[in-house]
Amino acid sequence: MDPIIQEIFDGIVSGKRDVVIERINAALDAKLPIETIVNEGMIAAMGEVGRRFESGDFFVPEMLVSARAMQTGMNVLKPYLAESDIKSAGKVVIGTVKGDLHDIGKNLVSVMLEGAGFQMIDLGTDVPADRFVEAVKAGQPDILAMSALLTTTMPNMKLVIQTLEETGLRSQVKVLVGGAPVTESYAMQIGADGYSPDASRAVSMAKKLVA
Ligand code: B1M
Repeated sequence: MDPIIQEIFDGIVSGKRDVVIERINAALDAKLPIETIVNEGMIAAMGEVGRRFESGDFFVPEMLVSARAMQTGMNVLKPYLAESDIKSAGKVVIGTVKGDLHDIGKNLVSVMLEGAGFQMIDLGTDVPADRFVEAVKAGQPDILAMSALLTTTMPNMKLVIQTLEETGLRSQVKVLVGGAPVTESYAMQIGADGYSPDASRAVSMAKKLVA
């Protein structure tokens, strides 16, 4: 691994925001590919944080400082992830489902979709079904995108789809789901239109859904 990528990885794991900003800028200056910075430096670091949490070496406060360092790094990269001169590819309402506060993956998906020309309406985290439905009614998006990181909150995606059906809005919007515990078969089982395991494939799936 390139030493700069290793330093970004270590900076995120140890939650050192200044190091993360400085090393990401160094990686950009060194013309390292953005995908390498994001995938090998940043997302891989959050995987390590998860492993340390599972093994009892990290607790919630450590996860939180790592998450903040990750968000800080993503803010540095945001302008580089966004391609310029792209016409609106469609409108997307995005959020993390009720009971779930994880937003790093959702934010990454949002930034990548924005970069691909989608107009984003981000409802944040812990979003109840009726708020998703209100946003569909008010915003008339092409896609409703939901993220869940906990096995206990995944069923809330199904609840949102059921609520869309009950309010007669289901046929107006495509539903895209994702998040670490979500699988393609789960997505199909709950009646979603699309699933993606990661942010870059979320872009290709979103384009497919609006085509
Ligand atoms: Co949480 N947490 N956490 N946590 N946390 C996990 C998810 C966990 C797997 C850790 C573990 O045990 N190994 C575990 C879940 C276990 C389970 O459900 N089976 C867990 C737990 C248990 C908890 C708490 C319950 C801990 C506690 O309090 N005892 C608690 C729950 C709080 C709540 O939500 N109600 C909790 C809290 C937190 C923090 C607040 C401390 C923090 C979140 C901060 C934040 O997001 N602002 C946190 C973190 C950081 C993690 C880990 C370490 C990292 C998550 C992350 O950001 N990954 C995580 C362990 C892990 O994932 N290895 C863990 C990086 C991110 C880029 O990946 O989000 O998967 P991810 O997104 C990917 C794809 O999934 C996909 O694209 C992204 C980019 O490629 N994707 C989509 C995501 N959304 C998508 C939507 C799409 C398409 C693709 O379409 C719409």
